[in-house]
Amino acid sequence: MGELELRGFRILPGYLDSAQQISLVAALRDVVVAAPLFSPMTPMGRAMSVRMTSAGRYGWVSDQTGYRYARRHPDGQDWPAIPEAVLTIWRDLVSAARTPDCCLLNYYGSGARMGLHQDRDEADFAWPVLSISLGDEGLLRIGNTARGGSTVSHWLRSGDVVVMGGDARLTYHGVDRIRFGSSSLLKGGGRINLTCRVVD
Ligand SMILES: O=C(O)CCC(=O)C(=O)O
Ligand SMILES: [Mn+2]
Repeated sequence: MGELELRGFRILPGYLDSAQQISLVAALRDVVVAAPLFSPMTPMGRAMSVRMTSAGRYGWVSDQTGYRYARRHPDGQDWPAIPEAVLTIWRDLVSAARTPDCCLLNYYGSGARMGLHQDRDEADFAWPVLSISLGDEGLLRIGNTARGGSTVSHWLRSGDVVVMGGDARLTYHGVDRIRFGSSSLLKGGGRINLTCRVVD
């Protein structure tokens, strides 16, 4: 399976085979039991359409006071450990020198999307963000390092992995829509995206 590059994003289609996807989903089920999905509120006071949780030393949260990394789930408990299968992908594609501090889990149900944004709440942009897609296909839109300008779009499928680093670390990106029901990986459909980040 070929690898492709889109505006500095390194895209690895089908990086995970179907057996790997199934076992990763099983590990993520444990994460979601320990740290239930929640619907973050934007600082504007609107609920995001994506539901989220995290694993690792930090989780990403959002509420009226803004976006930030937090040591605990909104319910008060520590975040669960990042699954070993995720750390293996990180070691293989990013670095064995340091593990990510946060693995953010986004769940896109029918109609969920994510607007164009930069990932810029981390302290050191020398570390890439590693993204893993599972379940239904999602239409990734990639813009530029500054707001505005042209964009390109690419359908991410289950098992695809993207490394957002280097000159593209601060490139705007978002998910316009998912093809709900396009994959049978997740019972009930939907799309999971994991993003692993070094935070501090
Ligand atoms: O769902 C995706 O593919 C991207 C998610 C994302 O950009 C984020 O969580 O910051
Ligand atoms: Mn992002």
